[in-house]
Amino acid sequence: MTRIPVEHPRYESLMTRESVVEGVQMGITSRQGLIAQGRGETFDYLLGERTIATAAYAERAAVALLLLAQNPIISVNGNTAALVPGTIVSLSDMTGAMLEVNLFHRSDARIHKIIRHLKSHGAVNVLGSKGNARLDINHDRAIVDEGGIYGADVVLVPLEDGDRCETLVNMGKIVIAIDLNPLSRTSSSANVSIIDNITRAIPNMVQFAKDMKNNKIDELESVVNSYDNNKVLSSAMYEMSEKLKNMSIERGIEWI
Ligand code: PTJ
Repeated sequence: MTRIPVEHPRYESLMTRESVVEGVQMGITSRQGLIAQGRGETFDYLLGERTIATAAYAERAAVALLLLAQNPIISVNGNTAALVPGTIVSLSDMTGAMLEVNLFHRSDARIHKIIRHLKSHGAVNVLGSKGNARLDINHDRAIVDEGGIYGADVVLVPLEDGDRCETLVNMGKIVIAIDLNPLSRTSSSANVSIIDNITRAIPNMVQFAKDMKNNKIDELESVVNSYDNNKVLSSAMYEMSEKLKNMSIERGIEWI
């Protein structure tokens, strides 16, 4: 791993990159995952690399949905496994949602490596190796476990592609996405779109789960019923456009 000095102004972002690179070296993250991370970084830069208020609002509603669900599932891909292995296991423990490995660039070897990686971070049972059911899409993300994503009522899909998100919504499932791009097909088709970096979103969700796990059902339902996903998407775009405007002014570019 490249040594990054703690005082480097881009320390956190550079360390996150190192985690994805390490994921590739360990064989859990796809090489395409490096490109996906770079795309995410661009949107994160425009957000100011922080959890905006409406992202926290979406994260709280997402946790309420996971706590209310009968059969909640957290889908894990190669980037998620590299970036947040410990906290995704904690979120699963706190909410009762099972972890299922589901890959776009699927190989049995990578599925098993990710399962082992999650277990080394404390997971007891990880789904995804059976692949005994299929969603109606024509790529490998279609391959799921019958007792997992296929039968789930609520699914958390971090860094997802639009096809599967839309398919899961069309199957009547409640879909929670984590995606820094508010204009992606995933963000616009999910029921709850968390526009935040997964490295901040999952720890925030663990904290919300700690705070809410003893809440009564009607309290959780009221969080869900008052939730407005359009507000989340439009405010992320507003924050990005404000950031662009303010940075342009700071750099002496006239905003006309
Ligand atoms: O491990 P696999 O084989 O399942 O592949 C995983 C990737 C991520 C490579 C695959 O799903 C993929 O190609 O995804 P896309 O289509 O590039 O979409 C990823 C989305 O996640 C993009 O909209 C990115 O902006 C966003 N994104 C990238 N990094 C982050 C992110 N969102 C939140 N946090 C991030 N760190």
